[in-house]
Amino acid sequence: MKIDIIIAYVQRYEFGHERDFVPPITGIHLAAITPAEHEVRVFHQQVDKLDYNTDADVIAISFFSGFAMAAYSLAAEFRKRGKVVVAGGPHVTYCQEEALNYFDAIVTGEAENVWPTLLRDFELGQLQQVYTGTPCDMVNLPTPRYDLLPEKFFIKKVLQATRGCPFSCSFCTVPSLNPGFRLRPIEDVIRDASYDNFSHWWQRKIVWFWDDNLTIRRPYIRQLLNEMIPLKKWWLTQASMDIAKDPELLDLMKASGCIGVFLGIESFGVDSLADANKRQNKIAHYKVAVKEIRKRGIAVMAGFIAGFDHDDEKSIIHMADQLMEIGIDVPFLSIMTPFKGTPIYTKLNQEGRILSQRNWNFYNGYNVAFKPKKLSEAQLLNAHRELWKKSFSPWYSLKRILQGIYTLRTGAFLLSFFMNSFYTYKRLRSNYPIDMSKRTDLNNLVPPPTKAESNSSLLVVAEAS
Ligand code: B12
Ligand code: SF4
Repeated sequence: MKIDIIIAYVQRYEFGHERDFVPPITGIHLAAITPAEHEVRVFHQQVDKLDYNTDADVIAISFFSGFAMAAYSLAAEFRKRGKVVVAGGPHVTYCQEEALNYFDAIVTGEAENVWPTLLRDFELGQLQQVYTGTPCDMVNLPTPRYDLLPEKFFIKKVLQATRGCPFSCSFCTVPSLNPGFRLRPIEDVIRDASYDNFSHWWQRKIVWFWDDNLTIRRPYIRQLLNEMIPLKKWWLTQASMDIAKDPELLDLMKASGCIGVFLGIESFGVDSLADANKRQNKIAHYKVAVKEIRKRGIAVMAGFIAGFDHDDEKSIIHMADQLMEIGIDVPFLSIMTPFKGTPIYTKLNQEGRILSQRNWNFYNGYNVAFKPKKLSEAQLLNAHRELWKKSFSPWYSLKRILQGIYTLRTGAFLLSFFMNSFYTYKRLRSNYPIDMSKRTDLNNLVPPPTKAESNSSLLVVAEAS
């Protein structure tokens, strides 16, 4: 049987990306866990031209909420051509009834235990509508199909060692999407990190862990990093700020080739941190924490969110200066988004603050999908855009690059240089995050549901621009 796996995408910047750095792991992982008798192709809508007249028997689509409009539109196109279309991923997991309007079958949660069953049922002509995935034990997972990645992605070796996170931040679906904290056997991770069949040296050298929170289980991470030392790789991951209080771990991270850590700092406001339920972050500790990590030559990437109930225009824009003060190398700036499956969604929904007339395009991390407390929707969007523009102004980016010259190790410096230049280039050519209320072309993507009446108010096409 032939299967086309598609990772759906809706552009998030006015003119799209100038360069596509790192691919999702989802498509190449799904391809790897597909029983060997099937023929699989993987397409990333972000970079690939899609083949609507494919001879595939099954089209399998994966997407985040922010890309649901594209996914539904693709499903409609393929079904028009008589294809069977199935889907999975975080959006489908939390919006099952809505998704069933567009797909022949869906997989909720993790797919490892049900994907082969779905394919077998299809072959037998017994496809069910919903396959409920259960948390997988992470044992014997195959190497992702790196060979199926398009050349356009700069870095290719993405992998996962763990799933889940013990924290419960109010805006995050991870605790319910990937419950518990599960670990892959270290020899499997080392096998994948050692995969070197890539054309370019940097693709062989760089290992990017797409884990939720890699460093949580200390005995595990210590053993993993000790075994990574001989590989002589450069690696990056997400982690919690508590690593900064563990000098031994930081030394080991350095020794094993860590070049970048992404920290979810989220906010500089005590009350906003409480809104985020980010108990593990202590504002007074930020500067020291960043310094401790950078002391090892490791670049600190950090995520910041605008739009918590205690945020106002001033506090949001001020983050551009605050993140410089604490020495962040590469900032990632989002707008608070109430994803289903999160405590923040439940709260805002109860308070009647979800903007039901705003469609899923507004869930791309750069738009406002709820009624903020201290601001209007437009004020929150504008404050975020000011924060974004100020943070990626040539002067601030240059300062961040310069601060790395003598302090960061080579790979970390290159990371800071490329990422800051990439965003500043966007800034200079006014390639800003898209204001979805102004993009009818993107908002009119989805035709009406094909199977049944849609029961989701969130599918109403966006407000007129
Ligand atoms: C790695 C990661 C990223 C990476 C890579 C992005 C990417 N496109 O893959 C980066 C850092 C770039 C990123 C960015 C963003 N991310 Co992110 N990210 C993750 C993270 C930590 C891991 C995802 C992952 O790779 N898991 C490993 C793979 C193997 O698992 P998986 O994708 O879940 O797929 C499994 C199942 O879902 C299922 N499945 C998935 N698809 C399909 C399809 C079919 C047909 C089938 C059968 C099964 C199936 O099978 C797989 C195996 O079990 C998750 C958290 C999480 N635990 O999911 C957040 C997460 C997916 N991200 C999220 C968000 C919101 C974003 C951003 C919008 C954030 C922002 N403000 O900008 C951006 C979007 C950028 C973009 N261009 O895509 C949300 C999505 C919530 C939602 N409801 O949509 C999550 C869940 C975190 C959260 N806040 O709750 N992210
Ligand atoms: S620490 Fe990160 S992964 Fe864990 S719950 Fe919070 S935001 Fe989600």
